[in-house]
Amino acid sequence: MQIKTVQFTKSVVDIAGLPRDNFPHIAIAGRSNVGKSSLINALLRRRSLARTSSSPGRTRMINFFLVNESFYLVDLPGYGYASVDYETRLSWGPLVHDYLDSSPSLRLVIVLLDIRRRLADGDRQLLQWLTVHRKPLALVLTKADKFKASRRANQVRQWQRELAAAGIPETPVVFSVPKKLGRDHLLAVMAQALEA
Ligand SMILES: Nc1nc2c(ncn2[C@@H]2O[C@H](COP(=O)(O)OP(=O)(O)O)[C@@H](O)[C@H]2O)c(=O)[nH]1
Ligand SMILES: [Mg+2]
Repeated sequence: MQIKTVQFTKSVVDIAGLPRDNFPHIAIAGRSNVGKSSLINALLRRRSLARTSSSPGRTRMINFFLVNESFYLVDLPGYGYASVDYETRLSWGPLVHDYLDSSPSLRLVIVLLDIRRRLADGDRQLLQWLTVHRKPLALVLTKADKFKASRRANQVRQWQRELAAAGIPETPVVFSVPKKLGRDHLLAVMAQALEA
């Protein structure tokens, strides 16, 4: 897939604000700080289209980017950020859930996992919910440059074992923004989901 045009369309705080046209959606989900905004910028080759920020307060909305005037790339709010207050944290889950539950145009949910970490409760809950509701799903291991190649391969195998044990037998795409790893592979996965 070639990225020809990208337009930021809108940010929404509740599902009443979702775009009303019929373009298919590909959503990007994952914990706060896992690298969602960086991955969107790398995929779309736009330096700071999706705001990359260490401040989680700015990322509580769902952001819609219309790509090639043919599908939406959807930047979902992160979950599980320990330093936000409890009420704020609770208020994120329902928006993501309502969106995933109610969007008939959803073609793929790309779940990001930090290659250095293990499966967190929020990841597990999201992946199980997606599996039970038969939502098409792709996995990405982010920040792969944090390991040298040999160590990286071990880490990928460990993730596959952990995911298989959790009932998610998907092979993750290994991604790194600075090393430019995974972009073509992930774009191909997206193109396939849009054709299906
Ligand atoms: N080394 C490295 N750092 C990354 C990568 N992707 C994201 N980051 C960093 O991780 C932090 C969080 O990234 P961000 O995209 O804002 O995460 P988000 O909260 O999921 O949107 C930022 O400091 C990014 O620069 C990557 O591939 N490699
Ligand atoms: Mg972000």
